[in-house]
Amino acid sequence: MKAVPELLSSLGKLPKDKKIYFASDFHLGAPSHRESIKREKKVIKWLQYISKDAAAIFLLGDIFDFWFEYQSTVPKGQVRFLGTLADLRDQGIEIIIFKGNHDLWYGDYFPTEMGIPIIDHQAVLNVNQKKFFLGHGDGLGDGDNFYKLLKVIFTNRICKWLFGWIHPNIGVGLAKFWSNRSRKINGTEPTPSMGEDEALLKYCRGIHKKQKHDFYVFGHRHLPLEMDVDPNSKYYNLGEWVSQCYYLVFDGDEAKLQHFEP
Ligand SMILES: [Mn+2]
Repeated sequence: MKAVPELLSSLGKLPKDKKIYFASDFHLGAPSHRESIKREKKVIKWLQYISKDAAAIFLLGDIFDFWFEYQSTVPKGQVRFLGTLADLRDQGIEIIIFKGNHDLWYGDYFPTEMGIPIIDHQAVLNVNQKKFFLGHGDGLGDGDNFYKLLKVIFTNRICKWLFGWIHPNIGVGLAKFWSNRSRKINGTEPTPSMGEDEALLKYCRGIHKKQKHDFYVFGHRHLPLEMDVDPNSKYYNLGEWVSQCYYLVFDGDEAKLQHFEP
């Protein structure tokens, strides 16, 4: 497992009064342009609000409902969001994006254009003697075998390369159709908490047996959760921003799940 401290070399110790923020599952672009742009503006208000004391912002996947970088172009839309990320990054705030199951296909646009690294695996963050275990959360733990197989295909280099040769009008159209279809089949409401049987909680406990972390933070579940991995360690799920707008803030000592209301 690769650690990410090299991304945050300046953050081994969080400066006093600075914070680290985590959010996921904005699903920008879905379900329609109109609804997405409302959400995009809300996300931007949040980014501007936290920029006053953010040392780093971790976006843990499904930031876009679909993202694919062609060799010479990127998808239309979300221009305010991209501009805000670039602006915050230029102000010196570290921004780190994790791939989600909806936005698996980043290329070098974010690192080159904005200095934002893209992480495609679970990663550990060490800050102020606290250990975070971070990821999007898709395909982890037991079950979900069909998705695990799909992910192998979707992340295959040749498949990605071939998809890049499909005209964007068709390629992006297909991807949006696929995403809307899965939303229709699975619904937009997350399934209620399964308590101790939450798959990601079990996954965290498995990791925790081998190596201890203070905080486990994931998205994907679309349900804000705070659960004990053991009495000294927590699993947080960041929920989503289509209807809930939750985020996690770490003040150098404690982590707190908070609701954003502009
Ligand atoms: Mn999602």
